[in-house]
Amino acid sequence: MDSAAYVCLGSNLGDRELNLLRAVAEIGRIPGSRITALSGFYDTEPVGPVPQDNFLNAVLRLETCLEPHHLLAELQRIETDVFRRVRTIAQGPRTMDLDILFYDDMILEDADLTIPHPRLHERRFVLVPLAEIAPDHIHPTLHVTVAELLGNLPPGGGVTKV
Ligand code: PH2
Ligand code: MG
Ligand code: MG
Repeated sequence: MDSAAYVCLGSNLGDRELNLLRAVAEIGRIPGSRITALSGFYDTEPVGPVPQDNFLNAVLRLETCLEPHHLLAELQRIETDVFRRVRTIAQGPRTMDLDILFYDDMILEDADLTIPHPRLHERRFVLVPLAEIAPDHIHPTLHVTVAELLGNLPPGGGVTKV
């Protein structure tokens, strides 16, 4: 049986909307996989230590027969080959960032891949689009739903649907 993976897309370099649309199309071509839900696109203030331009973020659900590391390799291939992403500053500006948020209810802590994504529960730019398509998904280590995680965030803005 296929698994359900949730992937966050983010771009803050170049034509952000075109980049997200291109990424959705490329992800849809990953072998053994199909997109079964896509959130709206959100203009989001940058989070983290690096001052940079606003991001455009979205989340999609991918039904896939690929194991998590194989899926990660496909996503990194899209970042590198399609978007010519160059890894310079950590958490800095990028044409495309594709992060696995959940993979079924799997818990994984490998050197190159942590599932669930270690910071998803504190990031409004992830939780708002994720709650649009998976409000009832239960976080496998925090044991609360995505909607509850979003409701528990300190009040703040910086995430606007476009
Ligand atoms: N990604 C980061 C760092 N900060 N901020 C927003 N709003 N959206 C992102 O996708 C994002 C970020 C590093 O992956
Ligand atoms: Mg990221
Ligand atoms: Mg990433």
